[in-house]
Amino acid sequence: MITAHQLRTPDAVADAQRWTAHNYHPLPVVIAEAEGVWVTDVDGRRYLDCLAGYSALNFGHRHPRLIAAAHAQLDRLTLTSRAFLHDQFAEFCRGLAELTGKDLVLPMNSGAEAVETAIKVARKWGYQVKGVPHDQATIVVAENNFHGRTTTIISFSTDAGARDEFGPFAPGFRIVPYGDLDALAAAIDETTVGVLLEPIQGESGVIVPPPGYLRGVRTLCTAQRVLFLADEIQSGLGRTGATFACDHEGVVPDMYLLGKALGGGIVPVSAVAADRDVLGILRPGEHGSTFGGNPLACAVAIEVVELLRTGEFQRRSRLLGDQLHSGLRELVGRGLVEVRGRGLWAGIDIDPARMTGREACELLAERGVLAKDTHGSTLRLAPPLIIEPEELDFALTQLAAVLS
Ligand code: IF1
Repeated sequence: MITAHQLRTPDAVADAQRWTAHNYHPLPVVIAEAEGVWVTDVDGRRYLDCLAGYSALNFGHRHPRLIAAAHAQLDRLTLTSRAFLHDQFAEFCRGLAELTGKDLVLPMNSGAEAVETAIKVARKWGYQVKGVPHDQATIVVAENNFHGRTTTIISFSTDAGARDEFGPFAPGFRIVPYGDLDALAAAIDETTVGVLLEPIQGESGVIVPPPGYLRGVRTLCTAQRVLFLADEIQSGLGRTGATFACDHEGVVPDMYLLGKALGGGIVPVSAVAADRDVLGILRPGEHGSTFGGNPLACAVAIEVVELLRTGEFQRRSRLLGDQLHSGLRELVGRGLVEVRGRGLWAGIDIDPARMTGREACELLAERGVLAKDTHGSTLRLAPPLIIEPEELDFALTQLAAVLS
């Protein structure tokens, strides 16, 4: 006999399957509500969320201060377009500029839009300031990068699944091995306007570059008058135990690309932050978006910046990240082959002889833990930064059980 509850998940899965394009293969978990690090599915089952919206939920589900900011703004003003100003706009831009230590901020919506903005600004800066011949600008990127899904961005992807059959592709990008400073130096010439990198590569499995790599990139970019464009969309805003992943090496990029957690897990908010000599090259009408910097987005993001100002979340990520990584290291040789990452962010390679990443995620879900595989047998773990030590222990216990 099928009870009303049992009917719910399969029905919801079937409905989604029927009415949407199959551009994802989600786990059969139909979430109905969430708070903090816990989500509840339509059948009342609870799960500890160790994906956190791919690091868009750094402050947990429905953080009270972020929800309150959204509610207050919903009752006042939600959209003006950039044709006009609104009373949250300057406060957001100033707050993020101060957090990044930059002069100016350009707000957008998705991470990909922030990356596209960075590419356009770097090219225009190259033509106007560096004197690169028009339409000859090149930008150096890393193998196994992930910067979004637009046709320009996948033009420089090395992931066949993200790129194949979406051509023709945009020119002007050079691809070098991640972590290899000699290859990077060899790829820079008089046409190069930017180096676009994730300070830690997310999708490719939370790949931390060799110590000194980011400092080397900074030195090279300064010497060659090339903009260091740091994609901190996933690695930033507390995830790695610092405000930005670049902070761990004391590196300041020419441009921060931000997104995901900037919207507090409530609204899509992204932005680029850079000094006036870079972002100041844009003139009215040259770039924008309908929703970029809208009042609701700014109201939430102002509160996100406030949450990050004290350093509490960065400290939590560092301390609990130590607990996460020491717990994971104990599983190496007991089902795990390798563990990588920093702060509350880990990429774990499961012994492929035991199971695939997908199978591991399905078994974890049965035990009340949500995670997502990237490729093959690699899982990324990125719980909200508000997770408690005992909740982290619960997740590690379930992982150990799945691997045993
Ligand atoms: C999907 C991946 C993660 C990002 C970095 C820019 C963007 C992303 C470093 C673009 C977005 C998301 C996209 C989402 C799944 C997720 C993802 F698996 F795709 F690669 F996190 F690792 N830079 N990453 O990680 O931001 O436009 O999505 O707001 O497309 O499946 P976006």
